Amino acid sequence: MAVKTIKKIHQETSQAFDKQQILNDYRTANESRQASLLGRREVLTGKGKFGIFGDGKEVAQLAMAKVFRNGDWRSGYYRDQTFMLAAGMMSIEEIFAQIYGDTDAQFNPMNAGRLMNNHFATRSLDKKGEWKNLTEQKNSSADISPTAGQMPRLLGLALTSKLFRNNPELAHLTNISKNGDEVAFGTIGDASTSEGHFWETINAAGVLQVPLAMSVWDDGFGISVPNKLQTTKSSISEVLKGFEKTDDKDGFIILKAKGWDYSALCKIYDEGVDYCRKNHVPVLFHITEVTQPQGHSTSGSHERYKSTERLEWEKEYDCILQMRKWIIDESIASDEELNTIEKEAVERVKQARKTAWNNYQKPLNQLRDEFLKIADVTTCNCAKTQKINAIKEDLRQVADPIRKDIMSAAKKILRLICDSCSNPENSLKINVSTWLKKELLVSSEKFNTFLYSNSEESALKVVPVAPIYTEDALMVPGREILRDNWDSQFAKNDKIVMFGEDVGQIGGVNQTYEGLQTKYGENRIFDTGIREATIIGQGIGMAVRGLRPIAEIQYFDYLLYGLQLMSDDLATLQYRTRGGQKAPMIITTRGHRLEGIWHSGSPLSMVINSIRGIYVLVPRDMTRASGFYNTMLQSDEPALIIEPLNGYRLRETRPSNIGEFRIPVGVPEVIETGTDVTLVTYGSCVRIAQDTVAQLRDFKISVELIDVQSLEPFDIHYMIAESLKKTNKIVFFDEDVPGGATAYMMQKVLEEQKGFQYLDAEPQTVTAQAHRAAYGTDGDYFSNPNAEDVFDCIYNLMHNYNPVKYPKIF
Ligand SMILES: Cc1ncc(C[n+]2csc(CCOP(=O)(O)OP(=O)(O)O)c2C)c(N)n1
Ligand SMILES: [Mg+2]
Repeated sequence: MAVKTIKKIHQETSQAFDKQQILNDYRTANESRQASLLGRREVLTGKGKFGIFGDGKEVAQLAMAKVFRNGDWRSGYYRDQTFMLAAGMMSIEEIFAQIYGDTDAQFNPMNAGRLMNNHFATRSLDKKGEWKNLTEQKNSSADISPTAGQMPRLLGLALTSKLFRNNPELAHLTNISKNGDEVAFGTIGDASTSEGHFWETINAAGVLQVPLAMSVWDDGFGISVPNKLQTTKSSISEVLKGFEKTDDKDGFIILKAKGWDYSALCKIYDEGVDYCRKNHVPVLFHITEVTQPQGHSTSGSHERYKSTERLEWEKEYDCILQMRKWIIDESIASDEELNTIEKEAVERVKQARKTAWNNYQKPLNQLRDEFLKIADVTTCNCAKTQKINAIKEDLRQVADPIRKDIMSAAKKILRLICDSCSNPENSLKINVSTWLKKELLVSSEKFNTFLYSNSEESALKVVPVAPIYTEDALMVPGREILRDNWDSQFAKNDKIVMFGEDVGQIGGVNQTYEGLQTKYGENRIFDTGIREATIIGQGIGMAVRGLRPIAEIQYFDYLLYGLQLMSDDLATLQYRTRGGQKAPMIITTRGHRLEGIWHSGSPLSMVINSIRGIYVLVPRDMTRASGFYNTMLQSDEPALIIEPLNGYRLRETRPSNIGEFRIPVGVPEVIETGTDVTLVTYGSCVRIAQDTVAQLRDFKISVELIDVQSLEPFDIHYMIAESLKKTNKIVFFDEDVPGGATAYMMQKVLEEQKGFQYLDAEPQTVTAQAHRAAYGTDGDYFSNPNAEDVFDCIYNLMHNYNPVKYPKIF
């Protein structure tokens, strides 16, 4: 049925490319190939550190580029250089700028030297970090290296179009979509389809029926491992047959063509994408007989694992060679015309290489010259002058200096400059150190910026609004505060879309979204399959296009399924594009303390250490949780917000400004003031700590209890160090493993906030056991820290400090 439908559509839209178009394509293919050949040489001669290229995959990508329109999105991998060139999203100069790692975003706009070459991205944001009109440009979401990691995000890119098509209330957001007409194009290698992410995405796309066009570049290998060890029946299209659309059941359109067959490729892309765009049916293009003339990458050679026959076949079926034959056979152009194009391609690429190299190398040479001039020791005659001159000479001799060479020489020279070199007329030490400080700042700007948003919408710039409590304020279950807060946010902001397991129809496992689907409809709040990786990816893709997705992971313990994408994709997005893209999504989950190994988790160190770039907020109750949602929705940054899952039924005073109050990130709250010990904790542990504080009060120990609230960012005003100045003793308490988030907090307070100088006693941590929590109340009591454990820790600390006043209990 699928193929029949496609044939019918083809008759209506049949395209015939004119000679000029074909020859333009042939030129692009040749330029791309030359860039691969020359690019590899640049790496092998030391001008780049690593190289991976798109040779052998040129012709199919020409066909794909023909049907890629403004507003469309790509989520692909490192082989797509021809597509990027043919679609006009990248220049040949940029290919080389990426190989060199040029940090100038003017020359290397995709990643400004932060990623290996051939990791593509377009810029969605202007210089101020604000959204451009994404329907007026062709878009590529930012590549990552983990194979198939681009798939979950692809789902969200496609689903956004679907929501726009289905929800007329979004029609005014014309910078994001026009009637949902945009197709999300995915690319993946044959071997990477072995990854779970691929299957999860395919299944979800089939269920959701989204405009997703997936291309598999099948070159028979994943580095050295052949198809037969990767894929059942050695054919991805064959095993996917069960997903195929039939007369009465939704599914995928599956189309196949050979990677060297230009006319067949143009035909299937034209028909397939047109059908996908019009009908929102996902399409899979299985592109077979693709080659890899230079092997996988600059590390290693394919002669080691490909047979002689395979290598011979790859030569004969090189897609550009076959395209050439076809042009001649079809009498489209003559041998001479093609020879000319080929020669011009060689020259064009050589020129592009030269330009890119000059762009990259000139400022570095200038920087070296500038430094050598500043470090002028000719006026000095001290014993170390010789050593200084030797370092300078070495630096002068470096053929193509990089910043490391220059900075390293500057630091070594600065150590050697003596006072006699730095007489009043020639303050060499000051000059060199001033220069060094300035250039270290420049380096930091080049390599260490944009982990978080620099825009006016940075979460740190959101103005806080306190919850207001009227005299007649009611005490209500915490879940009602969340529900009403969401209601208010949904009403105010139609970019908000929420999804997860059991989120839609039943309103969440804890009824925190009760009634919202009925009120706002299935396009705003909906159920998903049990598929945490693509729940996260779906959110990333939607946020990259400018929506405000709230992705729910049902329990914190199951975040691990999606953590890889949070870490590799979401957390690195602003950084790896140097502020070119952002994904302001919120991941909401519930954690801390329930039952047994997989429902009790509080593995905060697993999170905070793997997702820097995403805020991590750990509210102690639902008012605080709501306040954090409101803050983050006002900002343009991603956050993980963990609700304390034993707090949904506990009553909280209902603020009168639901939906309006905003809790600042990075600001702890002092819950109890005290003078003897500072107790630092967060989330559900706050209530346990309050119990302990009351117990300790009976023993004349005064505790200052601080709720951190926000682990990332952490106490930006150094409030905890202030408390420590008063108490001189500190205990960090949570339910993570020993050495987990308590160690993180300790490092922040003792090292970053310089709290060590106020300590009169050993700093302490109270944590869970290293194993996960056992079942039942006793299992919990002996696995997780409890009020008695915290009591014992603080009491013993006081005993060691003053044994007479606090005699040993046991
Ligand atoms: C998760 C992950 N595992 C391993 C790698 C190392 N690696 C990079 S590319 C590659 C092979 C991919 O083969 P395929 O998907 O067929 O793409 P091709 O390079 O052949 O186009 C591997 C194993 C990686 N980048 N990510
Ligand atoms: Mg492959």
